[in-house]
Amino acid sequence: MALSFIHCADLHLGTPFKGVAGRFSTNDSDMYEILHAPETAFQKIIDFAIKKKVDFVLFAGDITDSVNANWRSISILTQGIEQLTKENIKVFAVAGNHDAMPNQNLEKAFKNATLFSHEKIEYHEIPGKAVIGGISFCAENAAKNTAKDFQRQNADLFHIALFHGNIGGRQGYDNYSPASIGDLAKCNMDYWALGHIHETSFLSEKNPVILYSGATLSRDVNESSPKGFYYVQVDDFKNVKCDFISSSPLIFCRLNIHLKNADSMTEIKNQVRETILNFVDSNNADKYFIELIICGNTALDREIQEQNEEDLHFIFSEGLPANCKTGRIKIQTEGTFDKDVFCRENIFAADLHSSFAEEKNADFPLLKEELAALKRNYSNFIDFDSISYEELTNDAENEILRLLTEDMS
Ligand SMILES: [Mn+2]
Repeated sequence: MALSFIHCADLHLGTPFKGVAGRFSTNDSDMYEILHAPETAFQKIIDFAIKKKVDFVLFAGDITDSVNANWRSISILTQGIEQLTKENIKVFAVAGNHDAMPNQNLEKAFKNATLFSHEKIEYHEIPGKAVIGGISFCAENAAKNTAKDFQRQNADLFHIALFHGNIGGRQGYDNYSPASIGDLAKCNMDYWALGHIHETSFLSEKNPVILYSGATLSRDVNESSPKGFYYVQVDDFKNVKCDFISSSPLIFCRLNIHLKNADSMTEIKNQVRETILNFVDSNNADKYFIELIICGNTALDREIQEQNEEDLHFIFSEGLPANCKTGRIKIQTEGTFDKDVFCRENIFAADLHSSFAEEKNADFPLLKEELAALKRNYSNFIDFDSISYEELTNDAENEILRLLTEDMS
């Protein structure tokens, strides 16, 4: 029964990359790469599938950016599907909210493959191996829980559900075809190939695997997490191995650079470069478009605010790899002052300082309580695990002391 397949979603072929040109000083060749990035990512999937000789490829919706996809996108899509079918690799797809059914373009592109209907859940069997169930998104069903109706067809074969929608009420995304993780778990499938959420995430690691493969490419600075698809291998005992394969040729990101003891231009430059290089190291794209927000305390606060953005580009680009382009640079730095001297002269500040010291010595009880409350609502947006209590407490104290000094001046 061993089998292998590709799970991808949210390719957004033909996406116009609105606003990108204004954020980055792009030349024609950059713009060419940006505009064709969705195709490049798509072709990486096709080439990978052929190289690995997978049994089939699953597209979990938002394949094109719009129902009225341009001719070029449709032509690229059609060619890719032809390449797969020529190699005897089967192709299954559902439409998402961007390319919702009814959709003649998708129907044409998938005419020699399987595009699931939006009317009811259908099942296709690959004899001896798998059953793939799916239902396409359509506006009419946008508010309905269609996912809960998937059903296992037989005991033996590996069962996959192909679906586009918001599972588990993910914040920050339209609540299309909503269902809970529990609804999915009850359907007795082996693998849920989901689309809609652009960050890759496992809602369940096994029995069943419930996975958002994430988008195949980064579209703007708010989509800076690694983008790609999954190569899934299933053994004779239905053990599932999911490997993430990155596919985005370029990454847009917005980096916060919190200056620390940066009291010379060289030191500021070094700290900016180090943050950028760390980001590049932890990703795997051909090109990076990076916005910078520079904050923190520096004695050069006034000077850096006075520089014009063009000059800062020049300064910060020096020594960066050629595949990193800086975009907008926002300066939000603050000046420095001598905390000890200030606390000696100001009773309120001294009091405040000892309260913060107490909080630190007691292992941050107040801060932990506050964060627990925030975590309930914001765990999708803030990486609470990476918060340093020490750093946050120091920042809070410095900020209050700074406001106090401003009041007095
Ligand atoms: Mn999408």
